[in-house]
This record gives sequence, structure tokens and C-alpha cells, in this order.
Amino acid sequence: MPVAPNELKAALQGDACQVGLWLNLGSAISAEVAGNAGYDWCLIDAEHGPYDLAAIQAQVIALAGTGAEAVVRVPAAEDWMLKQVLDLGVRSVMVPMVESAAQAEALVRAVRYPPHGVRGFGATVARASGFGAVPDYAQTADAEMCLIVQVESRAALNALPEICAVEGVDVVFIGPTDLAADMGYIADLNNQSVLDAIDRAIDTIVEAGKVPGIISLDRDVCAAYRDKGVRFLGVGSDACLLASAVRATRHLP
Ligand code: 3PY
Repeated sequence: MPVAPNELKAALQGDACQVGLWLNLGSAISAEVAGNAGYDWCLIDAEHGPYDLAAIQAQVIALAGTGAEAVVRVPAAEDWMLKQVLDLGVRSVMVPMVESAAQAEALVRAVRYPPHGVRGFGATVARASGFGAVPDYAQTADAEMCLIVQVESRAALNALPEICAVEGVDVVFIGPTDLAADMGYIADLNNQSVLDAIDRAIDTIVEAGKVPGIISLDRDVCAAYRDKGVRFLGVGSDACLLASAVRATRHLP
């Protein structure tokens, strides 16, 4: 039996924008709530959330019963971090701060087994193989991997055409917050130079035939990015949504 198809990866081949939510609370219950809300994907943010492997696993299991693909953002571009996450049964991963084609190529290899990659083989004991219930895991896992690389610095934007040309990269995701910081405008997401750089980056990614991704907490900005061709779109985070709803509910009219 092969690995179940990665529906997010397949959908990214089409025109429809795949809409997702960031998970930063570390809660399996909030992951389940988000997954059942109809998002195409939910991103377990192990770069900026309170996640060890057990917390990631709990959210992966919570999302498994929903229609949302579990995407895990690892804290850094490290093979061993990807290996541990993939062994949990994750097929879609985001990697922050990718700044060169060589780095992107190394990541493509990190999520694939030999001979096409360098992923260590532990699938006989891993959750990924259904603890043996998916006997063809080793032969079929590579094809379902969805690799999302983040470009979020001036160095990354300078190398963008080369990064986009790397086969095996499914989505090139612009990180607006880190990009603004790297450009000297920390926490100033509305800075015109940053917005212009993002627009140019989206155009470059689309022209290269890759899927552009981005996140915004502003619904109008999200719609504009979708209309511009973004096809992997983060529209919010569980932590921000909870915070704003809790504040809004505090005072009676
Ligand atoms: C950024 O905005 O820099 C991101 O990485 C998205 O969280």
C-alpha cells in the first residue's frame, strides 16, 4: 500500500488559491477547531511557537481527522529537524530563511530518501509508515513531499530566480515580517519599499512558474495577494484570532 496522496501538493498544481491558518498556540484542540473550519492547510509553527516534537505530533494527529493538510514549519534549515518531523507522518514542510539555490537543493534532498536524497530511513518504526501498515512507505513517500521554502531577506530576493529554478521546491513563500526587518523596517509591514519588494518577488515567482506564498493578517491584503497570483495564502493565526476575539468580547456595548 502506498502513502496516501498529498492533496495540498496536488491542488497546488491547479489555479485555486490554497488558504491556510498558522497555528501558534501549541494546542491540539485549537488545531482541530481550525482544521474543521475548512482551511486547506494549517501550519504548525515550530519556528515561533511553543513546540517540541510531542506537541507537533499532537497537532498532526488532531488535524488528521480534518480536511486540512498539516504543514510544519521547522525552526531552521536542518536535515535532522526535517527528518524527525517527516517521521511523524508529515508530508508538507516549510523552511525559514532560504537564501540560495544551493540551500534549496539541499532541502529537496533532505526530504527524500536515497538515491534521490539523504533522508535517514527509520520508517519501519515511524508513525509515517503507519507503524508498518503502509508497507510501500519507503518507495512512495518522496512523491508526496511538499517543500515550501521561505524567502525573507534581501539576499534571498537577490537569489530568487535561482531559488525558483530548483526542481522539487513546491512553494516559494515570502516572509513579510522578516523581510521588512532585514530591509531595515522592523515591524513596519506597510513600508512602501517592503510592499514594492513583495510585489516584485511575487511577479518573479509567478514568471518562473512556481507557486508564490505569503501571509497577511489583513483580509483585504489577502484578497489582493490572491488576485495577484498567490496560491498558498496564510490568512491569520490561531493566537492572533483568539487575542482579538477575547479583547473584543471583554466590553459590553
Ligand atoms: C514572516 O512574515 O517573516 C514569516 O515568516 C511568516 O510568519
